[in-house]
Amino acid sequence: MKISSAEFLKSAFQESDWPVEQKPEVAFMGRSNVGKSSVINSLLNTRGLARTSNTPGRTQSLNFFDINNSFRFVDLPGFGYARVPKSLRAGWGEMVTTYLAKRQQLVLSIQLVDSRHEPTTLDLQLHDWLEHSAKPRLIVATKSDKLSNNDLKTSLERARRVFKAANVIAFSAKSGHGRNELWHTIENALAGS
Ligand SMILES: Nc1nc2c(ncn2[C@@H]2O[C@H](COP(=O)(O)OP(=O)(O)OP(=O)(O)O)[C@@H](O)[C@H]2O)c(=O)[nH]1
Ligand SMILES: [Mg+2]
Repeated sequence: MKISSAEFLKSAFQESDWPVEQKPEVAFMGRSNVGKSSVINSLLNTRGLARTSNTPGRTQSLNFFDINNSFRFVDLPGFGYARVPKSLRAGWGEMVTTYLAKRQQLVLSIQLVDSRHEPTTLDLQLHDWLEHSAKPRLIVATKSDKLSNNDLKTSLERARRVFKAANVIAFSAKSGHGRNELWHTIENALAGS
């Protein structure tokens, strides 16, 4: 994908804030700190477009990015961070599930899981939820640079088994590993939209 433009469009806290114009959207989701914003920045060759931080739970809204004036990335808030107040945690579920259930132009849901860790109950719940929504989805195992080749292989096998996924893409925002493969899948989803 040639990126001619990539810009932050808006943060949305409720449905009425979602961009109105009909453009296909690719959404990135997963638990706090898994690397959602980093994956987006890596794909777009930018550093600070999607805000990353060492403080989990930083992204609390749906963040829309316009790419090439033709499609959007959506950075969803991370889940499962205990220090986020209860009211916000409830809000997370509602905000994200409303978006996933209602958004007609969502062409691909990318679920990120940390390649270093066993999938959590929340990872599995999100996966089940996406499975029931019956829309195109993909599992990406993040921070692959933190594992040896052997451990990464084991981790990918586990993810394929646990999520019953034919394909799991390993990704590193640090090294760019998996970047071309992920773009390829995104391009296919956009082409089919
Ligand atoms: N080594 C390594 N570190 C990474 C990678 N991706 C993200 N990180 C680090 O992990 C931390 C969290 O990354 P973010 O991209 O902010 O994670 P997030 O999922 O957007 O987090 P929230 O918005 O809080 O839900 C940051 O310190 C990143 O630098 C990666 O591929 N390799
Ligand atoms: Mg983030």
